[in-house]
Amino acid sequence: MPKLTFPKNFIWGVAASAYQIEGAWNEDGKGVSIWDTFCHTPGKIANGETGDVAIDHYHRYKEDVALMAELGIQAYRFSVSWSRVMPEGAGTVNQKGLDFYDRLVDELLDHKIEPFANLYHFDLPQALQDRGGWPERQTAYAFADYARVVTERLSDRVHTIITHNEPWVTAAAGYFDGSHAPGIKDPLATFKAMHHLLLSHGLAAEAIRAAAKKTVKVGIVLNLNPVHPASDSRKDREAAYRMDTVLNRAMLDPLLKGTTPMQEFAVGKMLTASLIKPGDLEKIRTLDLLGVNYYTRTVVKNDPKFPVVAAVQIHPEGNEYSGMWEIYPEGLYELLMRIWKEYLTGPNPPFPPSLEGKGGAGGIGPDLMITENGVPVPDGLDFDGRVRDERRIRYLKNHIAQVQRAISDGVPVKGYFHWSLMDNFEWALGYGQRFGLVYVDFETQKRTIKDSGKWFADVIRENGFEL
Ligand code: GCO
Repeated sequence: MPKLTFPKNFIWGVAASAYQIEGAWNEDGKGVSIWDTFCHTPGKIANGETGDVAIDHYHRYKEDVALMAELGIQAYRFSVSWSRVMPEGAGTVNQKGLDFYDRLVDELLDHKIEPFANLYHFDLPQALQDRGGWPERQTAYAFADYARVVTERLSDRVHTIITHNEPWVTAAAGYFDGSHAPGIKDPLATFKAMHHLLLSHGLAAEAIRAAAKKTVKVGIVLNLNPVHPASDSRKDREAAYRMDTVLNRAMLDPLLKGTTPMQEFAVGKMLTASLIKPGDLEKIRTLDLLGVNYYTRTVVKNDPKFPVVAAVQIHPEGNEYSGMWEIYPEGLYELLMRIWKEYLTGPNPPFPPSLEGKGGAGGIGPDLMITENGVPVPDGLDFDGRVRDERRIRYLKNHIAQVQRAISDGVPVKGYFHWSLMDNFEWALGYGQRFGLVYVDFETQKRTIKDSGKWFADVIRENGFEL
């Protein structure tokens, strides 16, 4: 059996997000976020479930960090809850909220686990939503101020600060199809949100670098899917192009090329002049770390009925699926090669160096990492208390092998973070989808390491695995 190995300093991590694991939704002065509001609105979440308690990580973080240490995890990407730190989104800072992340960071460092702090993972303070949320430019400035506050507290110990997790999902699920908080369905608002999320990245990057006590890498995490046409017909190929533009290029072009493909859409064209102010695109193009979240590909066919993209997703017959998506490991290789060739090398103008040498990229473009990859498996405890999640192990082998293939072909991928450490609250799907390497009994909060967790621990120890 061939053995796959990884570069010497390759980082093996896990990821999670505040609302999905913390619970303690109204403790120690935390304000209300749009996810609190959304979950407390009947009919929004499967089975009426909420993240009020989630997996109680707020109180059990020591046990959870110990679990990471037991698995040999080298880095942990967590998100900071904005409304815990600034209950109204702006103005007053809640020291008790910051104290929690302080304790978490110390606990991680005590266990030699590198903290990657993520400032935003879908949970806008409700007070800012009440003033319009991401479609309002003001929200981007509020975000930069929040970034400053967190940086002042954590940057003596945290060396990577990620502004946004999946800003595309924040905009599309929050303001286009309404499946996520705040549950709005408005294409114009979606385009506005997308631009302000990107702008907020640029403003926050500036604020972080100005406030950082030591060198901090500023990152962003994007959900990216290769888009394939359902057939070879010209119409389907054009549909795939449009979907790729909205799904991938809408984020990659501004962040890495300093351009926007927005005018390619009627609603974007209508907006661009008033929305994108002079200087915005220069501000957005600043990055020391590009994180890629990969789960699946998107196959589309032409469909004029569908707003904006005139394309609809289809699910090809005969392929393998999970509880949420098609399983398509080759897509990860395809994606990494594309980012490398189209965005990080090639004819692009040189990447602007980070301010005053703070930040890692120094003009040669950002580091590249897989910041999420994983699969929901309907697993449970067997008679002997073990969780035999063979399917997840297979998924991981096949996907991590594609990362290795990209590395062999010259793409300098620096790390792989599995989603997620533990089973948790899967947004609108509630507790119905389990993504963890660690099984959580949602009644008792008991944690049990799954077979996949043991497998991943071996991979980390060996810095590779047998296919
Ligand atoms: C993200 C993701 C996670 C999900 C995971 C599985 O934005 O990072 O949405 O929060 O839980 O992708 O769907």
